[in-house]
Amino acid sequence: MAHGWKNTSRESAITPETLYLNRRRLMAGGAAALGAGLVPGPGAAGPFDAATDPNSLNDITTYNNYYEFGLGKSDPSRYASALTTSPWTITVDGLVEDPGDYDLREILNGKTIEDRIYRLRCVEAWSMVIPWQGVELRDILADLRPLDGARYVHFETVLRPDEMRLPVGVIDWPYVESLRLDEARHPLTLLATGLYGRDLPNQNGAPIRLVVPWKYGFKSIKSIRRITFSETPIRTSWMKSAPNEYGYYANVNPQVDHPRWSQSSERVIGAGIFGNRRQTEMFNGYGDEVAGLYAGMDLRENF
Ligand SMILES: Nc1nc2c(c(=O)[nH]1)N[C@H]1C(S)=C(S)[C@@H](COP(=O)(O)O)O[C@H]1N2
Ligand SMILES: [Mo]
Repeated sequence: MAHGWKNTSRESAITPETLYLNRRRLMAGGAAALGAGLVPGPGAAGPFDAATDPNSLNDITTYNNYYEFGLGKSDPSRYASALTTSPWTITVDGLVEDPGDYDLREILNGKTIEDRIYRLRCVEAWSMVIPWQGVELRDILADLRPLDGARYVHFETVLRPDEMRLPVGVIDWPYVESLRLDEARHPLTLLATGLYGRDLPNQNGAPIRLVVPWKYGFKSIKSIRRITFSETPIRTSWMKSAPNEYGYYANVNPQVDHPRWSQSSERVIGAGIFGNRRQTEMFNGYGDEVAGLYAGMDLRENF
């Protein structure tokens, strides 16, 4: 599938998600017929595909957290269109072979854009299933060549006072996040450039955002403008904002409640007027793939 990094999508506005899913089903069927060990289609469980059908494009693009554009769930879909996403430069610095400013096109040049259907579990105890397109972060990191001493990678969201609302009092702007380098290199960790076969909508973090499906949604930082390699972790935005509520790892864990609410179950967005709850799974259901990253660690202590 042709996929541009900037807003060049030509897909029909008429039930685009249905077209997208039908195409994927055909592709998955074709792959199975050829006996290729490829990603299973929607509805089939697999590490790269959440076990249920994706949420609608409307759910995914109108119920958002992007606090730079306001704290309400519908604020990002109203205000994030003001963000200029092209051209886009990412500053790479810290413990890295070739620090500097890179054009996003340069960074993505020659990279395989993959389909990944992941469940996004917000720390606020709701979830939705999103069909992303993007590149594995490890492919980008390999090109940037962190130095031997690097053990962590930090990310910063663009800060544009002219284009953002930047509400005062919750987050100390710019929004920052961080991963241990082995978490960053895990094949599930994605830099998303699109969803539903179209370029990433601004409210979802255009032109490029992190997706770490086994961690609470706030780790999946949007509109990345800086990548920094370091020997040490940082205090992330939510750790600074409420250190007793948010930890560095923030792995989805139904056994560790938020101080103000239970994390044992989650509200499924778009499940109809009766609503629908599902039991929250350890590591958001990705434990077979990622539990090894935390072998020997106390996940209550290291929340
Ligand atoms: N820069 C930035 N990134 C962010 C946020 C934010 O407010 N600012 N919110 C986070 C939270 S809490 C969640 S749940 C996800 C939501 O992603 P979505 O709106 O694409 O579903 O984005 C995360 N990334
Ligand atoms: Mo979230």
